[in-house]
Amino acid sequence: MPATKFDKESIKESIISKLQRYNGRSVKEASPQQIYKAVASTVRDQIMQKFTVARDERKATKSKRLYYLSVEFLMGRSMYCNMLNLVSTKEYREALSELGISLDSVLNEEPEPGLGNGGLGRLAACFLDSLSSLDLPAMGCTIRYEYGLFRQKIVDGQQVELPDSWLENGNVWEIPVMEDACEVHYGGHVDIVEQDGKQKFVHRDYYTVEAVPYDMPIVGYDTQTVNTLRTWSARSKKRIDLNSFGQGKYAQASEEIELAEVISKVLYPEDKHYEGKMLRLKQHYFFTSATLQYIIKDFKKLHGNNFELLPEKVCIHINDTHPGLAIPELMRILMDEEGLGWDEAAEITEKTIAYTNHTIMAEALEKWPEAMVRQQLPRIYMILEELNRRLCDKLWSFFPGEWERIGHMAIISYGQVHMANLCVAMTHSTNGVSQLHGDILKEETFHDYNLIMPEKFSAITNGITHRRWLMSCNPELTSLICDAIGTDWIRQPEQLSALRPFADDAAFREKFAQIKQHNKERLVRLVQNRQGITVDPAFIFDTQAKRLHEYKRQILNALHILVLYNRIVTDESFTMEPRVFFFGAKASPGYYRAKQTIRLINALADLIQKHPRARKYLQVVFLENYDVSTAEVLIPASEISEQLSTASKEASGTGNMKFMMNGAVTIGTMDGANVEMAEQVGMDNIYIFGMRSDTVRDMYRENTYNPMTIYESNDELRRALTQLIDGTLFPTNPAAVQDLYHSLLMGENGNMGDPYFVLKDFGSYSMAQRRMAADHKNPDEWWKKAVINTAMSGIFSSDRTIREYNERIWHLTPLKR
Ligand code: 26W
Repeated sequence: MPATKFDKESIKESIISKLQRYNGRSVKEASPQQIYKAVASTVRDQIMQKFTVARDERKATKSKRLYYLSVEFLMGRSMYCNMLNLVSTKEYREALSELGISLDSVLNEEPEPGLGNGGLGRLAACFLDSLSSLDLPAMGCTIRYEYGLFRQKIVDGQQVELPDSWLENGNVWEIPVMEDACEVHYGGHVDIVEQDGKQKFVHRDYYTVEAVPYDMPIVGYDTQTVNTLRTWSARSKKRIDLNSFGQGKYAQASEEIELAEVISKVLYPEDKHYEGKMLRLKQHYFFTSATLQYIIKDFKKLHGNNFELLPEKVCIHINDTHPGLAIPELMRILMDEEGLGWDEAAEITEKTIAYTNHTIMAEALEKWPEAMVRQQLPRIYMILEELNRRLCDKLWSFFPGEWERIGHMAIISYGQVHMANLCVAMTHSTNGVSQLHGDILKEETFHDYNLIMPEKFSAITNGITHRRWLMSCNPELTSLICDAIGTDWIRQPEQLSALRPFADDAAFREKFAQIKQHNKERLVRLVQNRQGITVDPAFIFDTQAKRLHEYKRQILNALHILVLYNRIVTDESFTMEPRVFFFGAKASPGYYRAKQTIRLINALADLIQKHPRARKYLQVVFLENYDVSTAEVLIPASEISEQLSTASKEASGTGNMKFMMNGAVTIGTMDGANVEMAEQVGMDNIYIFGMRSDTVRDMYRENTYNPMTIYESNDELRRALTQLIDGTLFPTNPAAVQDLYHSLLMGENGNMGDPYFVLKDFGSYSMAQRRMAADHKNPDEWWKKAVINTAMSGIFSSDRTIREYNERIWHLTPLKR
């Protein structure tokens, strides 16, 4: 079959014909959703042509394939990025315009798949884009949540959560693959039986959930490679049978169906705070088991039963510990289903699986109650027990008699299964997501493991796809860059550094600033339309957008704004360059202090708005429902990027890189990837403040920090803190954020007050803000900094990250172009 062309005329024809065939409508009569679907499925047709070629190529060459397992993939919308990667944006734009349709309005019809909380899930999505663009064979594997991360509404200044039913109108990009459906088993018990003189483990009386895969194509930029994101959906094996229906037992039958299907119903909205909920355990096992079964099935098709070859042909990467049950599951399949012995299975498993850690926050480390694992996954539990027994024997030889140390390193101890220990002990690679984070893993989190297996540890700094986070979201800047330095940087993003000399070119800076202004105007329109808030595009745009968490210290930003407000209202002669502070942040529904912080920010916005002189200089905007699509408008419009985490706590951060790439100047701590951003741009082009990571860690150890001494000595800060509870911010309910206030001053249960050093870093933050405000008054100097930030951001492309992973861990061969 000759490949169809996707020139302007064929695109038009395809859209018209699809509307005709599926909706019986002409372009003029069709609804926006119908038009969206017709356009999207035209794009999909174009992708599918490549898809079959790529699939055949992988099968023919029997290439090694990566399986990237992640409980979250925060994909964002697909249509525009797909057009971009097909190098067809011009054709689609023209075709649509000739049909009298605006591309932008079509793009806005696409529901955003929010199958992730934040950094970890968005990283997985960036990785898929880079893998395809670098022609590396890969499959992303996750859960097809019926409900993604909740939609956030702000009602009376407070967060309200609404369900995100993103699948309501169907998903154009996915294809069900019924032939790969499989069963996942829970509960029951394991019998040990003798067969041919060998012990066999037979799982009985389990209940079954069917896993049905849906594949989404992932196109690379200007390449033949199309990888897939496979999302698993849970289905009951039980169909409503007419018998039980007739006997009036249909309630019972449908209860059983619901029990199975609840597994892929909803994404857990907690990021960082981990709770040992049974449904979450079932979710994790559900998609890991289904994925592992598929991996082995595909491997056998290509390579037969030669499982020694597995590490050469397959790599399994687990994105944090959530898919860590891949370890015992692979062992189970190799031993119980394929008949391998323990040692062989263990060796293959270790060689095949690699692990990335994404946080050192103790409360995020995944632990499961031993009894729950035993009951829900009895065979997996047996394997974990045996792994633990052998591991502890080995640890004993390194640390004889050191029970506490061994308990700390064990897979099972103190009644819990420790997923991080399982992952470090049983995979061949553990890596951190920035250089600093990698060091902390070795020095602290996995200190003892690093003593006995140092070769396993490495750090590969995170990255972001410059296709979505520059080319797609900032097309004007993209053209300016191409006019200046050509297009090589698109394939070799480090070459963006060729832009650096243009920082000294006044005409270039002028254009750069103009583009920022256009992007600011675009954001102003969005804020006006969505929230009815008027913003003056002449203000400086200053943004902090990320999940709401105490360690990210949105409160530091808010207190500083309050101090600025006080300066304005108490001193008639005080002036400053007008600035609008944007916040975008969702709080986990059960995280009380995070929700109070949202309340505080909204109260601050009101307070300022009500003061006639303050509002000339200051504005606070809390952007509702911060998601990928909002980020794509917000980030290109921002001039200042706030990266305020307590040093050592943010493993990497990836938002920081997105702002940098779009020419925002960062004010931040020496944390995560900020450290490497500072290295790239130099200290003159970033505003670094606050305690360094080793000081923070010393302070935790010493446990002598007392925020009250700062409270007593810093008058401006004390006044702002007092305003949290004296009725200034909440006239009718002064106690609204009292708990937050107390957490900053007083410790509880033996813990110290202000555990994230907000007061401690406030002075330094405030000084950095002063320096920044002073520098901003000189436009030549400011825009020079901005250009340098974009120019030096190439190293933070996820293409660089993926190349490093591939060189050090995966060793995949690129498919032929
Ligand atoms: C079980 C609850 C839970 C859910 C998610 C615990 C932990 C997580 C993730 C590990 C949290 C996360 O998203 N971590 C972020 O990962 C990014 C990508 O590496 C980093 O850039 C961020 O610094 C890190 O916070």
